[in-house]
Amino acid sequence: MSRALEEGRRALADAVRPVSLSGAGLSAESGIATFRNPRTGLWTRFDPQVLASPEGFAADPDTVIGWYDERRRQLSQTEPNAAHQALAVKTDMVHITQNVDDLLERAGATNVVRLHGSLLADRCHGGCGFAADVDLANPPGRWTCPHCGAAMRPGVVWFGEVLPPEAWATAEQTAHEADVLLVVGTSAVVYPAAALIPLARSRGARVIVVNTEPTDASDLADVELIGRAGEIVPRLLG
Ligand code: BJW
Repeated sequence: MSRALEEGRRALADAVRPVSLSGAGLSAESGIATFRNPRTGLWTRFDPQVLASPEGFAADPDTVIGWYDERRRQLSQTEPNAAHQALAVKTDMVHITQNVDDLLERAGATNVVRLHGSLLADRCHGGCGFAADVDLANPPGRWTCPHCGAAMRPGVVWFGEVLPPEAWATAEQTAHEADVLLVVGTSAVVYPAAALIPLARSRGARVIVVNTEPTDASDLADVELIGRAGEIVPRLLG
C-alpha cells in the first residue's frame, strides 16, 4: 500500500466528522458519462454546458428533454459501483453530492445532501412549486404543469440557477464542521460546490482527493490519490 493511501486510510479511520464531496467521476464506473471528459453516444453531439441551462431549454426544449430522458433510461439500467458501496457502508459520513443520479442511495447511503437536484423528479419551470416523481425506465418526455400550464422540466439545478437553499445550508454547515473531507471524482470547477473544499480546509479539515487526473482540487489536497474511484475508495474505507 502506498504511503498516501495509508495516510488517507488513517485520517478517515480517525475522523469524528467525515464528509464526502462527490462528482460525476464517482458514477463513471457504473457507466454514466461525466460532464467534461470525452463523451459517447448522445454526448458527442451536444454540449452539456449549453443543455444544462435555462437558455438551452428555452432555445431547444425537445433536445434538452430528449437528452434527460436518454440519461434517465440509462440510469434505470445502471447499478452502484464499488465506490458507492464503500461510501454507503461508512454510516457516520455525510455525503454531499453534485450528482443527479440515485446510486449512493441505491447502495444504501442515507445521509446524502444533493446540491444539484435529481433525475428522479420533474418540477414546474414556471415556479408554481408543482413536482412529480418520474419513472426512469419510462420518462415522461415534454409535458405541462397540471396546475399552472407552464413547462415541466427535470428537477435538477442548471447553470445560473440557485442551489436548493436547504441543501446548500446543510452542505456549508457540514463542510464547516468536517474534520476530513473526501473529494471523489469531481473536476471542482463548478461553483458554489467547489467552494466547499477551501471552506472545509480553512476550518482545519484534512482534504483527501481521489480522481483519475489532477484537478482544481489538487492544490488543496493533503492527500491526493490518482486512480479510479472504484479501486481507491474501497481501499481507503475498507
Ligand atoms: C474519475 C473517474 C473515476 C472520471 N474515478 N474520478 C464562481 C466563480 C465562477 C463561476 C461561478 C461562480 N459562482 C457561480 C458561478 C456560475 C456557475 C459555475 O460554477 N460556472 C463554472 C462552470 C465557471 N455556477 C452556477 O451557475 C450554479 N449556480 C449558482 O452559483 O447560483 C448562484 C448564482 C446564480 C446566478 C449568477 C451567479 C450566481 C449552478 C451550478 C449548477 C450545475 N449543474 C450541473 C448540471 C446538473 C444537471 C444535469 O446533470 O444535467 O451539475 S453542470 C454539471 O457540473 C453538473 C455537475 O454536478 C457539475 C460538476 O461536474 P463534476 O461532477 O465535477 O463532473 P466533471 O465531468 O466536471 O468531472 C468529472 C471528474 O471525474 C473529472 O475530474 C474526471 O477526471 C473524474 N473521473 N472518471 C475517479 N473512475
